[in-house]
Amino acid sequence: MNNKKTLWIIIGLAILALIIIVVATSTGTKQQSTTSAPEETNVQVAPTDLDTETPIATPEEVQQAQPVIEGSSKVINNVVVTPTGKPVKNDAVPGSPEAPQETPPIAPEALPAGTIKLDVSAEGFNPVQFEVKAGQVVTLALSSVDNITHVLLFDDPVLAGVAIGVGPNETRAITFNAPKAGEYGFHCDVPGHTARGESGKMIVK
Ligand SMILES: [Cu+2]
Repeated sequence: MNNKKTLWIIIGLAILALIIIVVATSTGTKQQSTTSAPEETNVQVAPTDLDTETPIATPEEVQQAQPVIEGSSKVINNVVVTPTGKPVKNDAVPGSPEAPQETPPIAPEALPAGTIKLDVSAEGFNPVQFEVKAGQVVTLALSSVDNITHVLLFDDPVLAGVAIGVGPNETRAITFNAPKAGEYGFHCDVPGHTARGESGKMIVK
């Protein structure tokens, strides 16, 4: 009688242990699936208030880093950097060493995945607006699709250095960290082009 009782206690404990293991395992799986967010929400961002005078990498590290596109600024720890390793200044004079670097002409099919591609023609920009996250590394490509030169400039001086000029039927790109949240208009700076509708908007969330 006593032996039978002990046996039942052991069986009971074994079942209890099994339940604990099953619950623990399923909770663990749940935790894992919530931390690995879906890819579209898993965009890497950098702080939008980085000190552009403090290098975050050595010139050697910058040299060794792979560019997003041949000729673009390098990206280190989600920060777009100058050749000397300082965060680029989005408000610098376009084309200066402190500004994000515009690529040479590139074949549109060679643009990396995730590139935001804008076409521009006398009809305007297409798409006319796009959305990014604050601090996100943005690679923006501009294609002239009407055999005319176009120049994309942002309206806000904080993005004065983010400029793309394309010759007839050319595509070029630029990589920069998105600024803080807000709406940033852009336009084509070739005389007469804004007036005929070449303008658009970048929405930073
Ligand atoms: Cu234009």
